[in-house]
Amino acid sequence: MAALRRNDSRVIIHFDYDCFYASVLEAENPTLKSLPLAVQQKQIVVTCNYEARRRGLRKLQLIKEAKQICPEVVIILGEDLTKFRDVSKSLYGFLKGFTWSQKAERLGFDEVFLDVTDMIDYNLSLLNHHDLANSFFCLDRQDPTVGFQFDATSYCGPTYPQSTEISLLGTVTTDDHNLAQRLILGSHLAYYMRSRLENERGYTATVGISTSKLLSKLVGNVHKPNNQTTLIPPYSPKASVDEISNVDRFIDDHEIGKIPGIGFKSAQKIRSYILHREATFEPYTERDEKDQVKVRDVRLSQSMGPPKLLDILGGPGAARDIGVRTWGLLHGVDNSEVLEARSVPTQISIEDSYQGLQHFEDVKKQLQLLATSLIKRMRTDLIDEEDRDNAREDDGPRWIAHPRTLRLSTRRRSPKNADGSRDYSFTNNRISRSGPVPKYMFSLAESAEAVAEKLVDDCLVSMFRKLHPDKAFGELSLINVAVTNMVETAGDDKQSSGRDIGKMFKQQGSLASAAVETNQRDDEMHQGTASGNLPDAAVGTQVEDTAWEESDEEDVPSTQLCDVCGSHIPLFAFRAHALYHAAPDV
Ligand code: DCP
Ligand code: MG
Ligand code: MG
Repeated sequence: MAALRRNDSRVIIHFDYDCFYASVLEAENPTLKSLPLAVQQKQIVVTCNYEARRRGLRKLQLIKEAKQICPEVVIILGEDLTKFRDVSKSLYGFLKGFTWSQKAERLGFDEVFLDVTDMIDYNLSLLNHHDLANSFFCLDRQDPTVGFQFDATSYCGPTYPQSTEISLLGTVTTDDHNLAQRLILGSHLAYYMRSRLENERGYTATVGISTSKLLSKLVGNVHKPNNQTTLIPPYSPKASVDEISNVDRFIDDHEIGKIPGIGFKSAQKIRSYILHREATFEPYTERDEKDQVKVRDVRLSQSMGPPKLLDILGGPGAARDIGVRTWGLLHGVDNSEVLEARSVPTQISIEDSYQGLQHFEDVKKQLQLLATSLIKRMRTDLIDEEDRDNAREDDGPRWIAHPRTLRLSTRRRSPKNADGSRDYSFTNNRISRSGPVPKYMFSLAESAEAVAEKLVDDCLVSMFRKLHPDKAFGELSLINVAVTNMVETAGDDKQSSGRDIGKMFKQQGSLASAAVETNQRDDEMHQGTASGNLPDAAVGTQVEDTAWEESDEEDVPSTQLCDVCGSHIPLFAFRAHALYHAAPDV
C-alpha cells in the first residue's frame, strides 16, 4: 500500500511565526513588546503576545474574558488584514529566497514549508568527514563563499526525543544514520534562517525539521516560542530498542483532532468509535481528558487498520482511499509535496458576511464596496511593482496576469427552526454565477471606485438578479465577488500574445461563455471556504481532507453571524463561540 510507505528522503522545514498578528503590531510600535497585547477581531482575541500569555490570556478567548483575567491588557483591533497580509508576503519572500528549488509553500498567513532536500544533499556531499565539527554550509552553488560555519557532529537546537548527548552513534541502520546526518544539516540550516529572520526582519518563529509537511509542522510545536525542534531517528521501528520508531512515539501522544489531514468530522467519528459513545461537541479549547482519543488509542485498538478506518469514515462524499490515507497519517505518513512558489495567485476573492440582507438597495451598496476592494486587490497583486514604478505613458498594460472569469456567490442564512434557533451547519450552501471579466476592469485611468461602479451596474447587478430572480430573496448572510481563471502574462516581450489584452479577450469570448454556470453548488467555492480558514493543527479544519489545500489569495476568513451577540465569527472559531453562549454565566 503506497500510502503507507513513508518517504523519508526529503528534509522539510516548517516555520510558524510567533503570535503573528501581535508581532506585526509590535514591529510597528516596539513599545508594545513589553506590554500584554491582544489583537481583537469582533468579540474575540485572535491572538495575543507572549507577555499576555504569561498573564493567562490565550488565543481565541473572548475579549470580555481577557479583560477580566488581565485588566491592563492593551487591545488593538485587527480586522483589517492588509498589513498582516503584506508582512506575510514579505516574510515568505525572504524565506523562499534561501531555497534553491523554489519549493516554498505558505499555509495561512503565518506558516511556511520549505523543501530544502537539494541544499542538504549538496552540502552532504561537501562534508569533510575528518573534521565534521568545522563544517561549512554552502548557501549558493555559484558562490562557495556564501554560507555559514557549523558543527556537523550534532543537532542544532532541541530535538524530539530530547537528549543532551545525541550523535550519529545513537542510530543503528544505515538508513537512519544517513537520515540523522541529513537532519543534523537541516537543523543548522533552520537555525541559520531563524537567526536571519529575526536579525533582518525582526520576526521570531517556531520551527520544525523532519521529512514531511505533517511531521515538521507537528514537531515544531514541541518547543515554542522562538525555538526549533528536530524529529530525530530512528524513524523505522526495527532500529530502536523497544521496537517503536520515534515517529510513532511522537505521533502517538497527539489527540487525533490535532493531526493535519484528519478533519473535524473524521476525528469525531473515530472518537465515537473508540469511546463507544457519541463524542461531545468540540469546543475550541483543549478537550476534556475523558473525551480525548490519542493516536495511540486508535493505532492499537483491536482489528484497527485501513479497512476498519474505511468502515468508520467511508460513506457518501468520502474519498475511496480514506481508510488507507488516515491509517497512514496515524503513522506519520504524508508524502504530499511542498508546492512550488507561485508568483501570481490563482484567484482573488473578496467577501463579507451579513446579519441578513433583505433589501436590494443594501445588496447593491455592498456589491459596490466589495467590487472596490476587489479592484484594489487586483491592482496590488496583479501589477508588477517594478513595472509600476518604471512605467511610461506609452507602456501599455502593466498587468502580470489577467483573470478571465468574474464570479458572484451568495449564501442564505439557514432557516429558523420551530424554536427560533438556527442550525449552524458547516455544509456549504453557496450559489454562484460566473461570466467573463469585462475589459475595463484593467483600466488604470479611473479610480477603483469608478471602475467598481461600472462593474456593479454592468455585470454584478444582473448576475445577482439571475442568482435570485425573486424580489424577496430571503436573507443573505454572505456575498463574495471574485476573479478567477487567472492567465499569466507571458514574459516581458511586449509583442507576445500574453501582453496583448485585445487578442486575449477575443480568445476568451468562447471560453467565457462556456464557463457560465448558474445556481449550482460550486465545488470550487467549497474548497475556497476551506481555504479561507487558517488551518492549524490546534484548530482542525471544517471541511474534510483539505488540510493542506490552502490558497494564499482566499485569505479573507469566512465568517458566520452569531445570532446571540450579533458578532461575525470566523467559521473555525464558531463552535467555540456557540459553546460559550451555551455555558452558564458564572
Ligand atoms: N488567526 C486567526 N484566527 C484563528 C487562528 C489564527 O485570525 N482561528 C490569525 C491570528 C494569528 C495568525 O492567524 O496571529 C496565526 O495563527 P497561529 O495559530 O499560528 O497563532 P499565532 O501565530 O498568533 O501564535 P503562535 O505563537 O501560537 O503561533
Ligand atoms: Mg500558525
Ligand atoms: Mg504562529
